[in-house]
Amino acid sequence: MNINIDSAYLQMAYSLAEKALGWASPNPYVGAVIVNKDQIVGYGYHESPGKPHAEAVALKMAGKRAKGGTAYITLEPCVHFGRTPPCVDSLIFSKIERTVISSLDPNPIVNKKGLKKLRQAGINVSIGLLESRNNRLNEAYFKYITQNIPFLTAKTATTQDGKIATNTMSSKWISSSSTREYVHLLRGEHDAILVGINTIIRDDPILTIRHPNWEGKRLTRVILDSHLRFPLNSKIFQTLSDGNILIFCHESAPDDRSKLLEDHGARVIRCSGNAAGLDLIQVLQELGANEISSVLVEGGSRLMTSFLEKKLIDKMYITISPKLIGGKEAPTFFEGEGISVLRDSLRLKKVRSFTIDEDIIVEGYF
Ligand code: AOF
Ligand code: ZN
Repeated sequence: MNINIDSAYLQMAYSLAEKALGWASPNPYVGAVIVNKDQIVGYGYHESPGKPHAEAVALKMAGKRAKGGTAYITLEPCVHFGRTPPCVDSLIFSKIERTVISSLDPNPIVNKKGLKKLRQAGINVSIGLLESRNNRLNEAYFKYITQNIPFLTAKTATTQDGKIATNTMSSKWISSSSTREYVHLLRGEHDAILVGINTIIRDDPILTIRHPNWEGKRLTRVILDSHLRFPLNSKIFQTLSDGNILIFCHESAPDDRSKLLEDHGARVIRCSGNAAGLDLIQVLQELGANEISSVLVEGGSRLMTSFLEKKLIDKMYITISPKLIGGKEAPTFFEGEGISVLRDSLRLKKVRSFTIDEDIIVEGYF
């Protein structure tokens, strides 16, 4: 066993896993490499639900050459019959002698059981190498599979003085075209995009992914619209083939409106709420129940403030453009009452920043 060699093969498995970025949900991104006598005899990754798991692809390629070999796998192999048969059985059947696994699978039906079964079969198991890479790659899956609600990433575009629009609500465009293209890349990594009804009424957006990397990808468009003010002539209804439209409204919203919206191709889900808005936890639970594991929350101010005040956002991208707008009436993305004491500020962690053209992109976690 040589840790450098192990880590090189595991990195290869990660590169394979990343090929499924944006496509595997609600399943995790998993890659596997099978090595026998210093030769790679099989490799693969899990493409999407219903397709074979990473280990199954790699073992199939390896065939008899898997016998006596080492399997490098980014996630603990499964033990259950789900959409596909258990990977642990396939590893045992193929007579793999050693496994190098990066992370445990937090899925309660698999967690630690995969390792146990491998060890019981006499297979050598090492666990934990490059684990932090999985914590990042599968951050959405890890939350979704343990909490049954999606991982929420908020994205907002501001000026250098923190404004998201002018005092006349004009916001096209604050960020550069390259930054906007980057946002389309981000959209592709998510299952759904979420906005408030004010954004629909004001901007009439179609909320699709327009990026060559994501051709054919359907993105669920989620709109929070308590009173079903959704205009029936919204452009989004012309893009039903690009993804479902899910409208969340209050229990008391008019039936005739929900019927009309459903006739236009949207799905309307009712939930409880009060004057301040819908019960966001209920919205998230409903999204989780619909196998939506990651959501990009794209504003505006009211919606972003509600999510931030309730501390529901997991990760943020703030793009900052070199413009100054000024004006008390020009909105920022976090309004409401505001924080009185600095010690109570919401704090981003693991902050990373980079530039695109002259824009600064800040990424951080709560
Ligand atoms: C593995 N290798 O490549 C993946 C695993 O939808 P199913 O039936 O395919 O099962 C999904 C669950 O299987 C998922 O929640 C996770 O626990 C595990 N995914 N396991 O051994 C893989 N994708
Ligand atoms: Zn499996």
